[in-house]
Amino acid sequence: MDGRARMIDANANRAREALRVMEDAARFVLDDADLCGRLKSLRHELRGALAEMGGAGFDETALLAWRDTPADVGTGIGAQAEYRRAGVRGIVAAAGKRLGEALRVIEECAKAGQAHGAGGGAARRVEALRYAAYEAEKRLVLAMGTGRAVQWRLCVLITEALCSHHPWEEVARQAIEGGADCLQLREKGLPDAELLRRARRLVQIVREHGSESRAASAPAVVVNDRADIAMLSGADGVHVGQEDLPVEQVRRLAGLSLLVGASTSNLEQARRAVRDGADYCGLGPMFVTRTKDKPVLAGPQYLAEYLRTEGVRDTPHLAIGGITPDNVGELVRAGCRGVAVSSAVCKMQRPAGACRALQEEFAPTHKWGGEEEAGGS
Ligand code: TZP
Ligand code: MG
Repeated sequence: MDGRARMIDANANRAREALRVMEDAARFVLDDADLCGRLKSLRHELRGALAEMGGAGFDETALLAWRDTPADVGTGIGAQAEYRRAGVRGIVAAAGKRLGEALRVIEECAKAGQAHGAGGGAARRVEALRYAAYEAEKRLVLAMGTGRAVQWRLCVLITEALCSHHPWEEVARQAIEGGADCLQLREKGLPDAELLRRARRLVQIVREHGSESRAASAPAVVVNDRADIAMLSGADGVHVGQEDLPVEQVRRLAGLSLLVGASTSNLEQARRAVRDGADYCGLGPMFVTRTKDKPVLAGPQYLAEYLRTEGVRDTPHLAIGGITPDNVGELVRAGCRGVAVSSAVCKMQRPAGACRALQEEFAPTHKWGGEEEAGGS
């Protein structure tokens, strides 16, 4: 009896603590009221299940009375991994696992309690709680994305057909030189084998030139639409639209190996993308663009809405669609922290200068100096 009571007491504490960590992450990191509410109700349900176990002699006071922390032989045993967590993501992942383990121990102890006439209901109750906890863990951990997301300032979409003055490789090099934080390969019509070759080439260009450029670190490489090509080419991420593989499915394929970006045109799409674990949201189209077929204009008002909406506003964003050095200021004044452009760089005579011109609106002073881009698209 005493051993079982101590097991229940210790694991009830573990489960409560884990749930509290998860609840606070949902609340303070994700701003996710719904998930936060669910976790809170799991905590209450745990209290209810434990109360039911009181009938088998394990009421709260009895459990406390059995507690003997100074004599606990386990307090001195610790693994190094317990003292390291990979950011908030690691904290939450560890809490999720701890919760499942703790509930399983309580459940087993509740089963053992059945012989004393009560506890069968409690065991089933804890089992149901454990299943609910698995779902909550999944939602919470997926919603954290890779944990590697950074707010890029400038992403350049590379499309060969739009490169008017230079081969696409040269545009890519100049984009790196101009300080782009991310290059996205956006080719809609290439055969798969050629797309893969091109993605590998872009990854190679970034590796070679990124280290030589004046940017602090090499830009990320993202492949548009295709998680498979992104994974096989060694790219950092994939960018999916509303008609592509859903973010949740991409995570099944890629796990944490890829950053995932998602195009969104309204808050509902953005909320879903963030809930499913997108590392960043594309917001657009901001302005009229000829690069994309018949886009429904979301406009700067969508950017403003995104930036004031709890639950999405802290997820990195890239405004996109018809953005040029002439109109980027309007977005920056609305709070924009990053843009993605295609023709405003690909079509220019001096893509590096175009990149600098786009970024100048973000910072009042010249970051790199150098020549200015002359002329429009
Ligand atoms: N999504 C919304 S607009 C767009 C995409 C991929 C194209 C952006 O191209 P441009 O030339 O910068 O307007
Ligand atoms: Mg797409």
